[in-house]
Amino acid sequence: MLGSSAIGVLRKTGRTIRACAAAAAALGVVGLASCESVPLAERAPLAIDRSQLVLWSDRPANAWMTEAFPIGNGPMGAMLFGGTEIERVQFNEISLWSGARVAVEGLGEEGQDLGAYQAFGDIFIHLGHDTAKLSRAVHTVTYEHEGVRYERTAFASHPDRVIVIHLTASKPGAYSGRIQLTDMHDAKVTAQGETLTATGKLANGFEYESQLVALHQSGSIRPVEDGAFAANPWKIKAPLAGLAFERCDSLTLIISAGTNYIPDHTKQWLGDHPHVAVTGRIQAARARSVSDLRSRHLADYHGLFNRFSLDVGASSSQTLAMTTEDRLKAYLAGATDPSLESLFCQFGRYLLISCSRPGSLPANLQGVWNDSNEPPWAGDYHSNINVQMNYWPAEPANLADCHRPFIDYVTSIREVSARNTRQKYGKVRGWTVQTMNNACGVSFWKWNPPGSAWYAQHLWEHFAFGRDTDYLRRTAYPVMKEVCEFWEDHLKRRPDGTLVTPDGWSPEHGPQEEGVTYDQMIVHDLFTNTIEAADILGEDRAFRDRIAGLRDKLLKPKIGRWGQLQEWETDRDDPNDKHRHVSHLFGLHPGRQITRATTPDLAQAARVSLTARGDASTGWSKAWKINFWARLGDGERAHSLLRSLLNIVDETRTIYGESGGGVYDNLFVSHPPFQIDGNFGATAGVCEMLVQSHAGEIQLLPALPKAWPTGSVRGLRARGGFEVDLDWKDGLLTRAVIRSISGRECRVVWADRVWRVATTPGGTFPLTIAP
Ligand code: FUC
Repeated sequence: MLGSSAIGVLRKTGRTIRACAAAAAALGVVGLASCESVPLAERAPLAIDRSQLVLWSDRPANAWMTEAFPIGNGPMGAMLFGGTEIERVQFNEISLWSGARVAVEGLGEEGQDLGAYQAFGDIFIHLGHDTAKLSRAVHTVTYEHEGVRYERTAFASHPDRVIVIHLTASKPGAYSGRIQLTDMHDAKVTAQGETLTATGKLANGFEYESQLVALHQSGSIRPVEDGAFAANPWKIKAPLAGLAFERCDSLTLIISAGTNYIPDHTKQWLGDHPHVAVTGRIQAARARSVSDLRSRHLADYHGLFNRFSLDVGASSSQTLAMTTEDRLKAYLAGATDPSLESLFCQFGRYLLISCSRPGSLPANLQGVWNDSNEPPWAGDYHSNINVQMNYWPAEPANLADCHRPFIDYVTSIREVSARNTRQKYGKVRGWTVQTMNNACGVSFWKWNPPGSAWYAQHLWEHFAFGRDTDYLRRTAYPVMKEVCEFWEDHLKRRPDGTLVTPDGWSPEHGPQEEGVTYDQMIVHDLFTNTIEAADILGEDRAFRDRIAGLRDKLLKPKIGRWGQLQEWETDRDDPNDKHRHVSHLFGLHPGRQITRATTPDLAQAARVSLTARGDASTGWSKAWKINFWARLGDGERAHSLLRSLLNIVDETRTIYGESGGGVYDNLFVSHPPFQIDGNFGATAGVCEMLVQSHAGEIQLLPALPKAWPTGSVRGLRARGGFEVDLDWKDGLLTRAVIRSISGRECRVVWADRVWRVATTPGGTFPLTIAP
């Protein structure tokens, strides 16, 4: 079992405190408060309990994309390198966007200035410790240098909205060096007292600021402006201003950053200068002790992370003794490593908690992490699969709160998108989007007519899992309804009454024409969800019936000449087509138009299409295929796709096609390059293998692979307002508990067993498994 019980063993047996620190820092399983009180010198040498949820390495990172480790608190993210000569901490804030804030009327598909998600800056801590003996777990770095043991921990706190880096050593006065704060847009950096500040303004009017305060025990810190320590291995220009520290026992760096972005188009997305807010956060955080900051962070983090645990089998002690990189290499060579698979699933949850919290923008193509002002595909909100895939795990993996930034983003762009949509499609109600989108709803490149309907699916799913009728009425339904209105106005009626989506495009290949399966299926899904929503709310009868009438007339999915599910109305699918997008299977996943029980022929056709498409592709494409095979009930294929995604790669150039997407040493999914949707899609895929709830019932272990004969899951959410705990042994269910949030009745299915469970809100309902 993952989670607190395993860590509890670690504590009881007195294995190293630092092991506890590393594990907790990695994926936050246990509080660190107790670790704080133990003097460093009394601690045992680093011996990470590697059965825990830890990413670790025995050398510093050289490369940002493939080797550095991420932390984040929602709006802010950072990548930690773990250097001893120089520590580099590259940081971001999710609202720093270049490009237009307001679309210019009359421009074509590629006319707008989309801009790009920007890198914020770096912190360099020059330490001058030249050592190779290092252990680096996410957040924790330990090493020895000239007989002194050094330790560095870092965390990004959501409650305090700061990043904290804490450096301690086994000998007093061991820290002397230099701290630099750099800015990726040449802002002026100033040093005053113990504080570094970078304040700047982008050409589009976005103002931003980052601040770093360095607190110290003993020794001294003073501002300097001398250009010393100008060099670093990444050739990043360091400002003249810095903080010089000498003979300190310990250091605590507190970092905060922000912009004047606000999610309000009526104010052109511009709010107050961030100086006051950033200063306030720094001041509030510096008034607390590190252990207080850390326990507040962990209480918040555990509140989310510990809602879900997963055990799909233990890995061998030899495997567990390896660094993450070596483990991945052994796995690629064929080793079995079930705890690496559960770690990968949980890592997706860790990333979502770290980059998507209520109150800030949603996760973009790289979550929040980005070291470039020209990231691949602008680090945008890509509407034809990618931003949606980011949010697939949010509901089932029990992180519904982390879904909120996406829902709020969709809400924030409605009006500007409606204006843009009318320019394109004339007098229509509702709205939709193009493929590439920035933080301000400025859209770019190909129109993606069903994009808004796919977004609306997320607003519905948040309700379907949580059953908050008030949210459905106020937030989700108005969006679903106006997107339906777009299709009411935009669908084309053929002489025989069939309704087709005009001028569509199956992303990102084939002709532009009407009746494309991708469009038809997403509109079908939108109408289905909206009809259910109206029924639940008991409102809007006439509208609901009209939409139901339209849905009945939609062009239906077709089976083609080689038994495949047709991607287009014309039977032109090429059995040798290996394209990464598998958009015509939307109805299988994430939609529910195709299920094994209700549409077995279409499910079989989907299987034929999927088999022809093959497995080798980009990272996110493999992740989607895990979900498809899980929905088809094929645990072996789902697991082999998971294995093929967990394939260690080092390619960082952009490659499409059969490039062999995989993971880097740091478990970031590689498209290539790094693109975070694959991480999130894989987490969702593992959930789909264990529990499905899209077809009006809760299916237990619908796609359990032989590789996971014995295991357990806790806190997996199901539609209808339920949480599911399962244990299985030798492939057979041994324990199942339904926890009811909604108090509704549910039908539960495992193999040929069926249970009808009448529940009460807050109640726990164990199923009787014995026949
Ligand atoms: C879509 C995909 C690409 C890439 C990009 C961000 O356009 O076709 O593979 O993932 O989004």
